[in-house]
Amino acid sequence: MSTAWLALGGNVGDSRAILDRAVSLLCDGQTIRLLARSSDYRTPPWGVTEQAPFINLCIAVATALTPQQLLARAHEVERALGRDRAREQRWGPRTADIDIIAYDDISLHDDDLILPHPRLFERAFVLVPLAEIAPDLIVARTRIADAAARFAHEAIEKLPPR
Ligand code: PH2
Ligand code: MG
Ligand code: MG
Repeated sequence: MSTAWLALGGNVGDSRAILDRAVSLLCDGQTIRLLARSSDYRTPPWGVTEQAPFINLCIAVATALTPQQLLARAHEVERALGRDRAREQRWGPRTADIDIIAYDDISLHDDDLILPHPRLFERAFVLVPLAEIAPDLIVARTRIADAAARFAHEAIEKLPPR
């Protein structure tokens, strides 16, 4: 079994309900088991700033899938929730995005998957939820809680449970 940390986000539709559904579709309890889930956060749009705020959260999972198999499952769940990658803008609005942030301490450079996630340390919307469930996780020799603390000034809002 390996441990993987994933980030989920969306800003089209009822994002909190959609991301809830994404977590339950992904974590079937068989090949992917949920270990921890952060709160939901409302976050300012990053990359393309002229769009609605996102809901973001992070999860930790135990899995026997390889990183590539886990990515394929994540894409299946995105599709099941109505995402059409062919019709969207980079960093633009989306129903559900599921990114693998880290997988054990594997470094990987495939065309479609880089681990750890190459933009992790630029993204408060990933670091802040991740620090809630894995403050002492070390990625690229950096403790996640320390990386998240650099973004303490950002307008990221932790939401109460639904
Ligand atoms: N995802 C993007 C682009 N911008 N901004 C926030 N706040 N949260 C996201 O999940 C996000 C984003 C494309 O994947
Ligand atoms: Mg993605
Ligand atoms: Mg993404």
